[in-house]
Amino acid sequence: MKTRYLVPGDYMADPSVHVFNGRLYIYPSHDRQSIYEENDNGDHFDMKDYHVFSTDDVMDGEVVDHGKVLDVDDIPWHGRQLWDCDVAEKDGKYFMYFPLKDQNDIFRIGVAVADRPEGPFIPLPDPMHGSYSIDPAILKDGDDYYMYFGGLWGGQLQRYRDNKAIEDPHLEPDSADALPSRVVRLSDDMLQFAEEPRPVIILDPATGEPLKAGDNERRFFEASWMHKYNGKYYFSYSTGDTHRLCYAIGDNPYGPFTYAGCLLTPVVGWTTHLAIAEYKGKWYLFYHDCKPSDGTTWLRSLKVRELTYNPDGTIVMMDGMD
Ligand code: FUB
Repeated sequence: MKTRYLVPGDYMADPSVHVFNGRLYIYPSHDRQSIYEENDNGDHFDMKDYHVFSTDDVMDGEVVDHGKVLDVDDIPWHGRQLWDCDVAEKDGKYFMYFPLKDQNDIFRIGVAVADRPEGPFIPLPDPMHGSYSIDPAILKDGDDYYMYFGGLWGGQLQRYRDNKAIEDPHLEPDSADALPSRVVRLSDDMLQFAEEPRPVIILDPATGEPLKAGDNERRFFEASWMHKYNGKYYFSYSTGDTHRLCYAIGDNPYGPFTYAGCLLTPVVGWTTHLAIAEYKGKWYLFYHDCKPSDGTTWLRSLKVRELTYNPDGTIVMMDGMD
């Protein structure tokens, strides 16, 4: 299996990928050495800016670094930790959605706007109303745009139930339904939620019941991504503490989705994260690992390989150690 490191000269992670104007654009997190020790809160992922990359030949062509497009110091409400972002285009404007802790150390989702896919992106003065947690990923479906978001542990999703902060942040017991990712339609101006976020329910194909919180090999943890293939909606994500990329298939953007399998076994490093995109007739998996940094989990490298489907629409499973 051929794989490619896309930015060998720097540490980039958490890819989001879209095709704009016939060219493929990559929006990663920009890893760096931090003063923080590694912990379950993810303090060691202390990123401060974003770069944008683009190419017209995924496996072999030049990958252009468009430079720094947004810096944490330019975001009026900033605290720390710029994590996984995504970008959507509407009516010739480009909207970047980014998770960032505010000055109370609470993750919110902000928006920054550009005239071109390669930025620079100008941030709005405030985060999106009602936003929380991390890892926004955008699906354009017809005229509508949907944001998928959320992440456990350092991603703070366990602080919320029914879109409200709770007094005693906690995970669910193993036998309860797993805490789900969220999906929300965006407003016409792309700057706010158009509705209350809804849970992304993943059903066990054997029982028809939602996956349980103790099902660590299959339940959602972080790194939501959504793509469409043959009219079906593929919701993919990381299982976090079991380090797998898994996916579930549904008939509409809100789900429910039926668990369909693991698509990438664990990589070198604690986190695993993905984007799936079609370009020039081929499908690709964009992800990261820590091989180039000898397993330093907060110094991740952006990677790509081709992705293929079985005749029944399931994704051919790939080995993360390749
Ligand atoms: O980059 C920080 C966090 O690590 C991301 O938000 C998660 O998805 C994980 O990749």
